[in-house]
Amino acid sequence: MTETINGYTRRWWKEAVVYQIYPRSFMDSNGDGIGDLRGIIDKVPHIKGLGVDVVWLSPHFDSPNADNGYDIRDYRQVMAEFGTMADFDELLATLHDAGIRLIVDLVVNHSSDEHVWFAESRTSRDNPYRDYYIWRPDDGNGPPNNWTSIFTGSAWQKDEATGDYYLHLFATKQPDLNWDNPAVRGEVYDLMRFWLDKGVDGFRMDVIPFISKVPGLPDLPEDIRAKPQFLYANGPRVHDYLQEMRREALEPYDTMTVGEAFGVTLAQTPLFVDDRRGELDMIFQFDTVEIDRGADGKWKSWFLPDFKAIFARHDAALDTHGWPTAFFSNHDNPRIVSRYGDDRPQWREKSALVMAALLLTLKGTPFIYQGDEIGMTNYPFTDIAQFDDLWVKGMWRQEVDSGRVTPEAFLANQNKVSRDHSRTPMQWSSAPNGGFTTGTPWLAANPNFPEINADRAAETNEVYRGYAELIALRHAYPAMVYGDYADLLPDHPHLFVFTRRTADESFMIALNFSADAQPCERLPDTGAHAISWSNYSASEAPDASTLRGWEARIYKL
Ligand code: TEU
Ligand code: CA
Repeated sequence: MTETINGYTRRWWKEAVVYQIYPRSFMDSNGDGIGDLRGIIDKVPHIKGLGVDVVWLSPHFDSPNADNGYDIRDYRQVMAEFGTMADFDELLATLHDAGIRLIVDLVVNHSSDEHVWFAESRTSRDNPYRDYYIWRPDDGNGPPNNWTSIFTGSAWQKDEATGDYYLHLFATKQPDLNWDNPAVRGEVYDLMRFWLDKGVDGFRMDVIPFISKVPGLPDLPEDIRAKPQFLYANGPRVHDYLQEMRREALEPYDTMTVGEAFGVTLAQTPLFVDDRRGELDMIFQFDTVEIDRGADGKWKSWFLPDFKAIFARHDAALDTHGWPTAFFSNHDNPRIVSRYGDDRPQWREKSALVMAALLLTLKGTPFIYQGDEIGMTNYPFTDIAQFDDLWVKGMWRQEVDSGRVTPEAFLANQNKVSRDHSRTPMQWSSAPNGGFTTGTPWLAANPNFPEINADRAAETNEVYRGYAELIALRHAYPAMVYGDYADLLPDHPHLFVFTRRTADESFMIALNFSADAQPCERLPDTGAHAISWSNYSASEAPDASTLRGWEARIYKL
């Protein structure tokens, strides 16, 4: 194995493809309507069949589920609804036997308010756990500053026992931990070692740039009140803490780490991922998933040249010491096909594969979210009662109950942006509830499960097979991983055509982001250059100068 390719040091996590599981919605094995670890074990063949290398498991820890597990009550226990520690150990062993690594979610900017640390902390000002969280006295003038929770409302909650306020940048049931307290950092490194000693292969780190707070907690300036993450992130000690974390917890193990970089600008990215700094391996940047959001956070239409510009910008922001990620969805975002593709029946499979071809040929470790590999779409919400997400409910109170937004306008926006689109149950078959559960699912299945499900994907639907083929192609050619990226048509409104090249290999990826045929002068002569992959069948002869509706082609030059 050569040490470097195209200037990059080879690492397994740069060459890996990751599959994200949201356990609550993946597979229910016991009919209680909630996905569980045994359900995942039963579906390992589905994951293995894709050819992915790593599974990222969203939180599986003991939690009262104010935010579906992103509020942890005990970092060393498995959520009872998901199973037991024995189930976890079996899942880990089953994945490892299948040649798949497992990373787990590290949610340590905040804990649950039901964590024993917080239960102690709130009891009195001199409790030994008081400084595990961020408390400020009530001076009689309301909350200590104007900070707002990401989930709406003040970021401060006045607490009965002492009359002081505690800080929660997310829900009131998610108090922020005080990372400036070395005891808190020691606890975190300890719990990380607990899971690493079990054999997990790394962590996805929830809102990790928020762990160091800006000194003095100054008010949010007017111009970023709609995007407070740019004040909450990047406190002065965040890099010290991440370097310490690597030394204290990660160094002895062969891990991969990916930080959710909410509030991190492109210019700040190298500070987190430059491999000479000893912090994180990778981060998730939010530009792609914010392409359709206005300054007020609401949905807006988007244009392909702006979307393409993101990848060129990202490529320029990192040198060979930093490694990017690629992702278009996760448990916080709507479905890929409905958002970037075309979810009308005649185009949804083709457009799902245009997005898959992009995801799996970009420079950067690709993350696939469960259900995208079978082309799942957004849920047709018609009523606030159909949602589960605490964020949607908080917004409804803030916007609709106050009379500022009509219910119709609210629902129209949520049908574009809601986090619940991606949290509906995985669609396995045409059985009731898409085969996810024999009971009543915690969140209703998308009514289109008879047409879109994994069984059909295995027989007729091309999406799952296409993902598997694209992953195999990425694994076969180093240029797909390490090759230089160049956009050939940055201004074209419908076509995305780019190359990936090393000294030895070159590929051209040609994607049509529209339902109409698009002439394209840049396509190579197929006599000389093979089409390595396409989302149109070989019998439908390709035109050398035109891409058909939602066509994707990969040429080996
Ligand atoms: O998300 C961070 C976060 O702020 C997102 O909710 C963000 O606002 C949204 O994706 C914008 O599109 C992480 C988790 O991924 C999320 O599920 C949790 O709710 C949140 O942290 C709190 O732990
Ligand atoms: Ca269950």
